[in-house]
Amino acid sequence: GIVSALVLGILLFCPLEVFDFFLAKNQKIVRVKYEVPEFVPTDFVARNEVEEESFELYKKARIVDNEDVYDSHEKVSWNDFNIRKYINAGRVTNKKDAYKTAAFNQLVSDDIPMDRNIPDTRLGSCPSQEYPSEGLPTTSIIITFHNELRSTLLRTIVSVIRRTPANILKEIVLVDDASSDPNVGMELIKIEKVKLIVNRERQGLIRARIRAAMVATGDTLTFLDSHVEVNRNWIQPLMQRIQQNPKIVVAPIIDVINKDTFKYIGADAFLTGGVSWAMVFRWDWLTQRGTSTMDHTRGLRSPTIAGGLFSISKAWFHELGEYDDQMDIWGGENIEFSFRVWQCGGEMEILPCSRVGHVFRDEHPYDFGKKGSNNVFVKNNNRFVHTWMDEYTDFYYGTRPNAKSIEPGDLSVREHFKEKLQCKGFKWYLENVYPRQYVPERNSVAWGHAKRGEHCLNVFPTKSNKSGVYGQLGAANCNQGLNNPSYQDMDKQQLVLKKFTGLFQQPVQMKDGKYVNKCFGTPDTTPTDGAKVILADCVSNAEVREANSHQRWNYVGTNIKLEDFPHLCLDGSDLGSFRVRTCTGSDSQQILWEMLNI
Ligand code: LR7
Ligand code: MN
Repeated sequence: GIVSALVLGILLFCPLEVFDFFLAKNQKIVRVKYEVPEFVPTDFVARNEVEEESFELYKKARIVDNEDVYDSHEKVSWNDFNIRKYINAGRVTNKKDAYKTAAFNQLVSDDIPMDRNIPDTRLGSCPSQEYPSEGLPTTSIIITFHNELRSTLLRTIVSVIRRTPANILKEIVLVDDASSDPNVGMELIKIEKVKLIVNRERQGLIRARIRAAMVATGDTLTFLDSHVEVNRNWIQPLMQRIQQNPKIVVAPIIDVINKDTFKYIGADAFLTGGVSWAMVFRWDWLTQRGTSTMDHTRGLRSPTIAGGLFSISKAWFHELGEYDDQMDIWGGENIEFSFRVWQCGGEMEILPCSRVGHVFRDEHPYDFGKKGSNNVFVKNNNRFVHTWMDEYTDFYYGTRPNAKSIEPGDLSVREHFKEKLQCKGFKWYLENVYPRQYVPERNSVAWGHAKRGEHCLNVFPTKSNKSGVYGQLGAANCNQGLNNPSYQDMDKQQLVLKKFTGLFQQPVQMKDGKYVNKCFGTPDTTPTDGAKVILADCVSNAEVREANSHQRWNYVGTNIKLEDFPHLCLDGSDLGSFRVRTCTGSDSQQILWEMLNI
């Protein structure tokens, strides 16, 4: 209401002075000058109290109180900073505690120099690229952290300072997201270019990043996780690309820092970001993978980004509506951001000449509060699924039926941006940005797994000379199924579709990357007992009904029979090679479906 508008007005327009005061340990702090930019969507019209409340939360998440921003009068260059003292203050002594704080090996990390050399993992002509020393946009590096290790955090900062040209590196904005030891962040403000925002209450990485963006002053924002090491000339390709196209979001190739040994390993250069229908990020392999034939200086159009490491123009980030401030802790914001960028007129690329190593870990070392991690991810996901996916939400809920029970909350502020930016629909995204995504057909009775006993029906690809034949039907150990984030790459041999038309199909990825449904059937149009069941091109029955008699099935209880040859049942006596055999009702003919209906 009026009061909050006044408060905001005061925050907006009061001339900000620079205050000095002393913090514990006599560290001299300067509160930075902070001006709330005019990106808040003043044209938002709330239609009811719930929407009004959402808008208030939206604004609140974007206001950074001066008292929460720290900088120091006594700046030193990173190598004059007392590294040993800083690291020693948080050491662990026994193996048992090594993984406690961060789920990676602290004993090893603490002893690795902050300025260690890492291998130059760039390929092709990347290492010989020359970048202009002037004229590129400046960037604010944004690093949020919650209970990060001192050594990994400092190594991130030192690598950034050492490997980023000074005229590009405007500042490093740290956000301490309510870590249990406030000194981990506070001690770092002595280092050149480092500023610190302290979240008095845990906000999660999404709101923490929004806060940092509000304070950042660079032409661009570059987000990093708090346990990375940037590689040689990493920033120039990113800045160059944004200079060419201010609406592009660019990410480096994410190299791997081993969580046990901290060895730096170059990552595959032929991956782009994708997403499963469960809305879990995955890597998709490029179909062309020749190191020598590929021009690594070119960006790879990427349907999504992993989320932790990317650059964007500051103006575009705000215009897009930053992040959804109603997403908590961790998860989903990267997919949401990807959909929004593409659907609202931007682009995304991975630039293979830019490399940044990240410590990958298997679990979250931090807690997610009362609701638990799963509820947090699902709510975050549900929010953007509803905002961006139109009728394709069916596929998400089909894959994650339990997600339906969690309310996404009010989405009016997100819808506001969607309308204002005249964003395109999800169908457009699928067709133009992510054509390789397998879109289940709505005329399927169901899709999912079919099982013979403990085993899952599985197609064994055949190198058949006969064109139009893709494999032999059999059964194998079940993959993790559709809950596997990368099922499309690992599980596609086990995905089966059941059609109203009686067809029994599996999608096959063709040379252009797109999926085409192929049909299970016998090789011969007049099958006999013992004929193999293969996956082959579907025969159309538009003219003659008998044309696809060998591919049309009837589902009778737990048996699958050929509709026109009802004495022949799908039979899995031989796991490696299913056949049609006289129906006997034996176990080998029992096929159970584990399916996800849509
Ligand atoms: O409450 C929190 N507050 C925080 O500030 C929880 C976390 N954080 C910080 C944390 O200290 C870290 O610096 O946020 C950063 C990311 O958290 P991680 O390292 O636990 O996340 P991750 O590496 O497992 O997760 C990836 O997906 C996330 C989804 O929300 C974010 O987008 C991460 O930035 C992202 N990381 C990467 O993309 C690095 C490459 C991983 C891959 C693939
Ligand atoms: Mn991380």
